[in-house]
Amino acid sequence: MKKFPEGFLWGVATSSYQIEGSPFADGAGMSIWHTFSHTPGNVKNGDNGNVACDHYNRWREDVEIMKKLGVRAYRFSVSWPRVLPEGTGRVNQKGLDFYDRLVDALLKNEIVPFVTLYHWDLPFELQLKGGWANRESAWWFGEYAKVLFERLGDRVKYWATFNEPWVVAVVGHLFGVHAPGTRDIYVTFHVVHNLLRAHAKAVKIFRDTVKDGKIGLVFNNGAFSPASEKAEDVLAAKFLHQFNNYPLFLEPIYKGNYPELVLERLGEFFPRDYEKDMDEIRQPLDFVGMNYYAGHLVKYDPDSPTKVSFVSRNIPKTEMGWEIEPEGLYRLLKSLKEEYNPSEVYVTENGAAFKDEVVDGRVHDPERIEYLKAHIEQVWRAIQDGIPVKGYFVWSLLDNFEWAEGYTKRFGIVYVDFKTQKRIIKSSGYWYSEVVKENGLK
Ligand code: IFM
Repeated sequence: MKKFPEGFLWGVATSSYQIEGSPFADGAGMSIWHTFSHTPGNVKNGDNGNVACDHYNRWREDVEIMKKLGVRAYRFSVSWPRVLPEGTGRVNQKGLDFYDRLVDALLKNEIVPFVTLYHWDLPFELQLKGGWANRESAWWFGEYAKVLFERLGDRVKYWATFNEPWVVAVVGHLFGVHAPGTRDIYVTFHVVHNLLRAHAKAVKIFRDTVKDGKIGLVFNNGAFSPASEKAEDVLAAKFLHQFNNYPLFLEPIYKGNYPELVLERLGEFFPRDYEKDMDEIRQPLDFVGMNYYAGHLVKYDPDSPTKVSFVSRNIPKTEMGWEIEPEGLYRLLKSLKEEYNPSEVYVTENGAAFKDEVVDGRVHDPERIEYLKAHIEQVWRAIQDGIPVKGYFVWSLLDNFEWAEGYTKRFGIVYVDFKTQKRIIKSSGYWYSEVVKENGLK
C-alpha cells in the first residue's frame, strides 16, 4: 500500500467558464471567453459556454456528487465579470452570493474550498481597455481580489491568483488560440509581466485581509526531455523548461529576474524597463500549484524562431494527442524543490481526456484509471523523497468546455450528457473515491 501523509488534500478541479453556463445570470457582465467563443472559427463546432455543465443552476447536485465521491477539497474559479460586471467599480452582490452559497455548501459537507481568482474569463469591458496588456490591469486585479478576500476570506483559506499565466499570455496573445485571440509577441511579454505585477498586488492585499490563509500561483508544466545528449538538444529542453514551466514566473518571484535563457532569446519583447517592478513582484508565496499532463521530446532546430522543435514519440497518448509520461511529474516536482524549494506544493491539476461512452447507463474508463494511478504513484514517490506535496486535484470533476476544443474532449471523472445534463460517475470516479478513502494506492 502506498499511503499518503495524514491530512493529504485529495481534490477535484474545475473552472468557471468551463462549467457554469448562464453567462449573464443575475446581472453578470460579459467575459472575453464569451466574445471569443461566439466569434466564428475560434472554437470547434462553434461551441461556447452558454450552458456548459449548467453548474450555475446545478451546483447543489455537483456538491452532492463530490460528497458521494468523498473528496476532501474542491478547486474552482470565480468568474470576475459575475462579481464586477464592468471589471472594476460596481460590485454585483448576486454574483458574489453564488460563490458564497457554494463555499458554505462545501464547508457543510467537509469539502475544503480552494479558490482560483483568475481562470481566463476576463471582463470584456477590461479587454476594451487593453486587457492584460494595460499596466493598469494590476490595479484592476487587486480591486477584484480584495472584493473576494473580504467576502470569502473568513471561510476560504486556500487561494490561487492565476491559473496557468503562461497559457494566458502565450496561447491567448501569441498563438491567438485562446481569448482574446491576439497574435503579437510584444503584447505577449507585456502580459507576462503584468500578470506577475497583478499577482503581486493581490498577494499584498491578501496579507492585509486574510490573516490565516495561504496564497499561491498555479502553473502549467510539461516534462521536456532532450532528443539526444548533444549539448544543443539539452539546451533546447532547458530553454523550454525555463520558458513554458514554472521558472518563467518563479524566477522573478524568488530571484528578481526572468530566467536566463528566456532573456537571452526573448528579452527584447519584454517591457523596456521591466526591472523597476521586480522588487514589488518578489512577494513570498505560501505554495506553488503544479499542473501536469504530458511529456515532450525536444531538439535544437535552427529554423525555429526559438531554436527548438518537438519530436513526436511512439508512446501512448490521450485524446488530446498528449504523450503520457507519468515520471515527468516526479521530475518536475523534484526540480521545483531543487530550484526554488517552496514550502508547500499542490498538484493542482492532473488528468486525461479519453473517448468515453455510455454503455448500459455506465461509463467504463480504464485508460483514465491507469493514467491517474501512474501519476499518483509519482506524487507518492516525490513525497518519499521529502518533496512537500500537500494535495492532488484531478482535472476534472466534470466533462466540460475544453476551450478551443469545445465539448469534443472529455476530462471528467464524472460524465456529463450535454443534451440532458445528466451526470454519471465514471469508473475512474469510483476508483478515485477509493484512493481518497484509503488515503493511498493499493
Ligand atoms: O481544461 C484545461 C484547464 O482549464 C487548464 N489546464 C489544462 C486543462 C486541460 O487542457
